[in-house]
Amino acid sequence: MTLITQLRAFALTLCGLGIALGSGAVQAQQQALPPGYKAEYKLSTVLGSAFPWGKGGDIWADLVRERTKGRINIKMYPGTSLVGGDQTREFTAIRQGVIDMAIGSSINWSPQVKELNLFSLPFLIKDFRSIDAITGGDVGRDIFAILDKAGVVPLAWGENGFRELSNSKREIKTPADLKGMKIRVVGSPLFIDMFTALGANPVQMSWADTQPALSSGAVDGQENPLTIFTAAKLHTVAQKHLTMWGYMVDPLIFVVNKEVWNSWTAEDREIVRKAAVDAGKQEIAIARTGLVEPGKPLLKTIEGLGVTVSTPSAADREEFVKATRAVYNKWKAQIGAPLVDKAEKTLAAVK
Ligand code: X2X
Repeated sequence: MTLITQLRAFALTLCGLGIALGSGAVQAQQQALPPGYKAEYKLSTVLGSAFPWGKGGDIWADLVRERTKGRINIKMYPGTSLVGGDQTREFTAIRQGVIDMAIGSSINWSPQVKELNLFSLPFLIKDFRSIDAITGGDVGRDIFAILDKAGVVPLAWGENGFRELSNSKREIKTPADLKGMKIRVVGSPLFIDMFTALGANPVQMSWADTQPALSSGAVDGQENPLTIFTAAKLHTVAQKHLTMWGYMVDPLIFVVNKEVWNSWTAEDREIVRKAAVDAGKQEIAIARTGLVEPGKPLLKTIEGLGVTVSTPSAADREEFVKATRAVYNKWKAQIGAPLVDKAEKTLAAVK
């Protein structure tokens, strides 16, 4: 072999080695996930990125991806699509591992976790300071302990928002105005009780079915936070009247399936928990935008869409409270009086 041939062979060997090393590095990168980690974690939400709820999901996923350097890769599935859009089946699916993680509404999970009905008690939690005192205090910790026992890992609070009443028919100021009106409600028995007590005709359906039902006139009205009213453009499906009655607020809860949680390193669990807390705070701020600034600019925006916005007087609001008192008492017993007593005490201390 001449020197040149020898050198060429040597160079080729080096080159081959380089290629081998190169592809090895790519493989190593693809296999960099710690043992037991999945390539993708499925995050369930009802609403997507156009809504504060879905924005919260995006924020959580981004923070986790960044802070774990891609070890934990979350993909959001809005529309509760992992359970065929059936919101009330979401909690069971998380527990069973069909869903890895979720940001869910207290209402949608209340059929499985009865204590979550606390947030739906009519006219219990009346403003943002009150909901913050509940979620940020003893009651919030109790609820997390209950969720943990129910088989999921709760990490942080978010917010869907105060659910205000809209309809296509007339201005609603007192329960008498609601009489006989067909109102879409979520899949929770408490809502059927509440709207029946108010003289309305409640119809249970998922969020996915709601807009078509409003559009066709199959139902006259619905109740949801105002950020949903605007992002879903409910004024275009005949919702011309809005009543700011502040009768309940549904918080969102960030959770992870237990098996998934246990498959992560302690370091990664802490990252996911902290990211949920950070995302929850940001999501709550987004959900309250336009409602906490002086003059509540979101109401002006909605009026600008041709919607009548009415706020019942204190006396009229009291009519709603009275009409739903029996429902409150019935559900207080179902939730467990000690927990509701604790919440009532907490709220009485809120200035
Ligand atoms: O279905 C609703 O009304 C919604 C989107 O607010 C919930 O998931 C509770």
